[in-house]
Amino acid sequence: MTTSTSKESSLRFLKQTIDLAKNSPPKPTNFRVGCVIVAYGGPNSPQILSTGYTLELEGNTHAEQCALRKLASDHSIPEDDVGSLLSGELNIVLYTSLEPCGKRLSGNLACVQRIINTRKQHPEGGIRKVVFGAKEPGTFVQDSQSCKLLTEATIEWEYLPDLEQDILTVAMEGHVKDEKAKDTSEKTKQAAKPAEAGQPSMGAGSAPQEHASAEAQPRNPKKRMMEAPPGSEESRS
Ligand code: HJL
Ligand code: ZN
Repeated sequence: MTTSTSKESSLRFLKQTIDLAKNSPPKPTNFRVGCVIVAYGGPNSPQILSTGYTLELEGNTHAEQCALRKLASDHSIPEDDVGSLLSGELNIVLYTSLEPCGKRLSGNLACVQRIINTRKQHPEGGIRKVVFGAKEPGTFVQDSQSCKLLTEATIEWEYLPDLEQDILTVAMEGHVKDEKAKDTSEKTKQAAKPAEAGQPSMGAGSAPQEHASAEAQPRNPKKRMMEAPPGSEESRS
């Protein structure tokens, strides 16, 4: 049986994942992602059961991982048993701004596996469908296998690219190299462009200021506090 989600409703939840992702601290070592878990089968459907964003919870946590962990903790059950809450009738769809990870550089359990594990207790239930708005860029892991793994686990998935640009802009904030590359290409563009009549030149003169304001951004102390102690699963990077 396929889980029908209207495009209108899917885009609404994907927009919500972008808003959630904006709460995530910019970091060069991962993406800022948002996740919403929705029941399409309950009495007040569609109903949001849980939300999450990258690094919302303690440790090196992903958006999907946070949404699942929060759902489990809301019901005082272990994270591994979260699937027991998700019967087939609830018709659960997981929305994530970025395709679920299939592999993590840290070696932590990939979110695609966490999603597949929700079907342990209810082979007809758990997360039945995953909707995402952007493919994982090859920054950390190339050729993500997550969609293949979802298909093998008979979990439907849908890639809705309408909001992809916004999603990637939010996801990649804090990626230092990208910012520098963008800055350099902006400078090159501006240097090549003659100043327009009546307009102040935006050439090389403005660049040091941009640089200075980027440098002046304080490091987020919360980010450091959220790092798990050395040796724990979450701290591996
Ligand atoms: C998704 C997230 C998130 C990523 N992907 N779907 N949700 N951060 O919340 C994928 C990226 C991994 C890197 C580094 N990011 O995060 O591939 O350190 O962040 O385990 O592979 O791995 P760690
Ligand atoms: Zn993940």
